[in-house]
Amino acid sequence: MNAVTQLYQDVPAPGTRLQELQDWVGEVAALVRPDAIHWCDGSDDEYAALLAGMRSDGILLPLNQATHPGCWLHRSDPDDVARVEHLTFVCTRERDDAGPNNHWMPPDEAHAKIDALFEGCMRGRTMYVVPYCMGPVDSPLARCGVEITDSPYVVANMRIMTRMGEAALARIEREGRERAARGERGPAFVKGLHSLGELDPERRFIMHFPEQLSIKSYGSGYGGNALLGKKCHALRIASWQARQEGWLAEHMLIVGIENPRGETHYVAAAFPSACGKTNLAMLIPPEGYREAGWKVWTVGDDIAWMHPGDDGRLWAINPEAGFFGVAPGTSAKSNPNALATIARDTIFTNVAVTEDNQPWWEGLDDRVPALDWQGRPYDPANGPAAHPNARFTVSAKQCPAYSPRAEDPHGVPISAIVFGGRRASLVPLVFEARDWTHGVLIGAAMASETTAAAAGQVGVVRRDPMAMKPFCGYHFGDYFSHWLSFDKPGAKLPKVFHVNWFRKDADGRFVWPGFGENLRVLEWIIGRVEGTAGAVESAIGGMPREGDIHLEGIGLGIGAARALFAIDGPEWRAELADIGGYLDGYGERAPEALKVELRRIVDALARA
Ligand code: GTP
Ligand code: SPV
Ligand code: MN
Repeated sequence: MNAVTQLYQDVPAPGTRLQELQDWVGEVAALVRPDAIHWCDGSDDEYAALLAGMRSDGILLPLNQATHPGCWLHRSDPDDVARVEHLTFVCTRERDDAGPNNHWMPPDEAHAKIDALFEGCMRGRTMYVVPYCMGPVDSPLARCGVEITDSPYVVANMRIMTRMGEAALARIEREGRERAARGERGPAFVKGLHSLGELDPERRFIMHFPEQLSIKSYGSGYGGNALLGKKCHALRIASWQARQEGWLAEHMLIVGIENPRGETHYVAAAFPSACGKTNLAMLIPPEGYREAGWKVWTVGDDIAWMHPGDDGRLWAINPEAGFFGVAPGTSAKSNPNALATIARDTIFTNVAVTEDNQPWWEGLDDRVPALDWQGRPYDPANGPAAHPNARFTVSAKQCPAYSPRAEDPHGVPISAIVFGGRRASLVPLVFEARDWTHGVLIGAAMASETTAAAAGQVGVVRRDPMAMKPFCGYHFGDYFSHWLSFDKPGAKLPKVFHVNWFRKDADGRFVWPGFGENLRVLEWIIGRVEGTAGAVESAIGGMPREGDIHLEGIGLGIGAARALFAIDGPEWRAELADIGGYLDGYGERAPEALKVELRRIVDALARA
């Protein structure tokens, strides 16, 4: 132990009696050399002090407190506004375990590279130790981690997005003691180290070490890069653990749909980033449905952890406690629940402001903003006023539709899994998998136009299996096999569907009204689950016949309705060929069952 490690370990820690945690905090402190160490307890006082500190440092700006009490604006570095997939690595011992779907570096090289950046990086700063729990603290399905960071913005966001503080630390200590008593090796919690560094895009890395249950992130303060409980832990590390332990960690919303008889079905849906998860999770039933007694309950908007239960069904929890949602496009018309949720106590990042200092973004209403997301006087010549990936961070408890089952330690049973993406053409509004294997193929073959949620080109169609391309912590071939493995005797698996809200007409307009009207599609999906709704078999899957989905009263012409369900033979043949080539890219590890299933569909299309 060197002198500095000794120094930090001699500091009477308000923190913990768990030696493993105490040692790790000491080691990190010796590397990054902070001026002070703060153990977060998650209390209201601590949160208030954090906000006050950020206000005086200019990290947070108060918004109009009369209209938006407790709301703050954060303007990020203009070069730090989205996830950086090209700088995100999965560092397994064997390259092949990370798969062609991930950037890879040998663990030793990755540690050396990023530790060199961490060296002394917290001089003059406070190092926060943030214990957190993903999932309700009393849930057997929840998992804990500790994030060390020098960003108070990250701490504040972690407090909203996770169960952060004392209760999480108590669980970590208990689990640590139990593991030690059982003589188990390996870490008792996920270790995440984060520093803003200089926010230099050239010195920015997000490294994952699934075998060590650890994460190191340097050089970005943006959500998915810096709130390590979210994508880094709850998806990349958790997907690795889930494969070993027989469950699924997925990029899915969870929503409860209550029919007029008072029965609730829970649906999990995987759409790529900025493709409609938050909106579907918070859907408000359209006119007619509301009066008839339909209700929609939000359980989660981004991540689902699903475990097979004793009854053979899949049971899901939302590991998060808040929403880190896309602001642009959110309006009283598109998502009134989101708007109500963010009316108070919300951190806004990279939105514009109006003359009277209210948060504003494209699609909110027809006011003209005063300042853009960089704080410049608004000038359309500079592009959108709000950054297209501007976000809000808010506690899930503020959502008017927050499900009473969302805090249930055992989760909710899933009746249907829905895959979807942004496809301007080709893909119909909805179709149904004939069985689990077909459903896994549909998920594995998903593709979507890229969005502003990740740095890089927007609007390019790319394959994004199960919306997990940026988030699966291991080889996609193994991931597809893992999905297939749930189909075993006694399993009562959800039915699987695919949707596309984003088909466009010749003039480039969305054909489907989307948002609340998506309930019409969910109604059919639930009808299929219950065995009450009709369908016809097509080459690509089950499709609603005319009249099976209620399309009346939303101004869809016959032509538009037909276009939404059209299957173009030659275009689909090309798509299936492309899917075949894509699966081949996963080599030996791509499961044979998916290739057989694909051939079945190619043959069915040839006969159609
Ligand atoms: P992440 O938080 O990045 O994972 O995104 P998300 O999947 O939660 O996407 P979100 O619901 O925030 O929607 C992203 C964008 O798509 C917003 O601008 C929405 O207004 C828009 N959107 C969502 N649902 C629909 C829909 O049904 N139709 C159309 N046309 N746009 C939609
Ligand atoms: C996404 O990009 O899918 C998000 C936002 O949900 S982030 O947490 O930044 O990944
Ligand atoms: Mn997401």
